[in-house]
Amino acid sequence: MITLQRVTAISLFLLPAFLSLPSRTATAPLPPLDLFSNSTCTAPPQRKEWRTLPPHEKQAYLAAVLCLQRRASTLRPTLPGAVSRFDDFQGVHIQHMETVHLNGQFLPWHRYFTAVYEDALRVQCGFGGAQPYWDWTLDADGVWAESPVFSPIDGFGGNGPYVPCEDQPFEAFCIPNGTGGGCVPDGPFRNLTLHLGPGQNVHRNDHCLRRNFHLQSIQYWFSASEVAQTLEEDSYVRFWRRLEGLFEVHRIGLHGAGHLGVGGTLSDVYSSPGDPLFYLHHANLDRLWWQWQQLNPTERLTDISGPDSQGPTARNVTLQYEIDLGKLALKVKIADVMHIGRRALCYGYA
Ligand SMILES: *[C@@H]1O[C@H](CO)[C@@H](O)[C@H](O)[C@H]1NC(C)=O
Ligand SMILES: *[C@@H]1O[C@H](CO)[C@@H](O)[C@H](O)[C@H]1NC(C)=O
Ligand SMILES: *[C@@H]1O[C@H](CO)[C@@H](O)[C@H](O)[C@H]1NC(C)=O
Ligand SMILES: *[C@@H]1O[C@H](CO)[C@@H](O)[C@H](O)[C@H]1NC(C)=O
Ligand SMILES: [Cu+2]
Repeated sequence: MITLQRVTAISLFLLPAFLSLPSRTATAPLPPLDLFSNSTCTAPPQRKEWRTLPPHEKQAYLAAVLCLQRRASTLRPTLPGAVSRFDDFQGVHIQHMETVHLNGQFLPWHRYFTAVYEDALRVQCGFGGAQPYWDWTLDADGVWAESPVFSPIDGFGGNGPYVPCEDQPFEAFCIPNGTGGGCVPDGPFRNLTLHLGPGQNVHRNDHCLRRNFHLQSIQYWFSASEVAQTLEEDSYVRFWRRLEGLFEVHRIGLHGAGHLGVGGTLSDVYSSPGDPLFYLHHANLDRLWWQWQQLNPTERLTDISGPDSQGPTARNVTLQYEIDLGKLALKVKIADVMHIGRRALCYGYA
């Protein structure tokens, strides 16, 4: 992603300025979630595109996310600033960002992360549905801001008011030429208070959820032809590299375009899960990976590769490589997450 080095460099000097505030409530750490032991999957719930959900299912999902934002954090020992269970997920993404992006475990890691989030919505907040996804191609030709996902009534609220980068509190995290930049003004996450971030900060630092729509990324990247060409790649490495944006001429890709197209918190490479849309965006990427796998299941349900890190000592990941969500959930092998609709990954895509 184009902003990686810039954000990394800047957040390093911002960090010491953040003070850790006292905790509001004490919570004992939970043991890491064990999703896979003894799990069976008989009738996998279907993940659906946001706009196809009937209103009561949209409300149920939004209510479950708001609930997760009220549940107490259980990861305070390693995430001092976390207040809510929602923050725990954001914090784990912050801590693992550098080891799970721009490399082979990118798609498996985010598949597992999204499934653990979906499980938390169910187990901790009584959510009875499936994690929805957002097919952004449906919005690329129309008026982006009028997408049903940005609805203030039964969506995630819309763009922030225009605030130039130089007037934003975290200017370093602002991508120039956006159309917004301010706090989300409407919908269920209106003026939502985030506690972690921006960047790598895991100490208490209350600030609002921001959006900063960047329309220039959208029409090019979210075209039917870009999706079709991504699905035509013939190996996992090529598919993942195109999707995450690692080809020389494809530096943004479908993954980056979702983050940048919404902008604000979602374009912060570390803290992006502070925007609840993170999980709909990543569910859609997961859906594309699954579609790609299904085009040639014999080979692609075991096709995994790509470097495990950026340095010269990088090795290719294999099916035995362990996916690490820190204290959020037990480590699993990539082999455990290659096939959705089985065991703990009990979901499909409609
Ligand atoms: C899995 O099942 C075994 C045998 O029934 C049981 O001993 C074990 O506690 C179970 N583990 C979990 C995490 O439920
Ligand atoms: C941002 O806008 C300025 C002026 O309109 C333009 O010169 C520049 O190329 C734009 N940058 C990007 C990244 O689009
Ligand atoms: C947003 O939240 C901040 C801090 O809680 C508060 O000062 C501000 O008035 C709120 N703004 C709106 C528009 O609700
Ligand atoms: C990783 O796999 C690629 C093929 O996908 C191969 O060209 C490369 O040499 C491998 N790298 C290592 C360090 O094994
Ligand atoms: Cu990520």
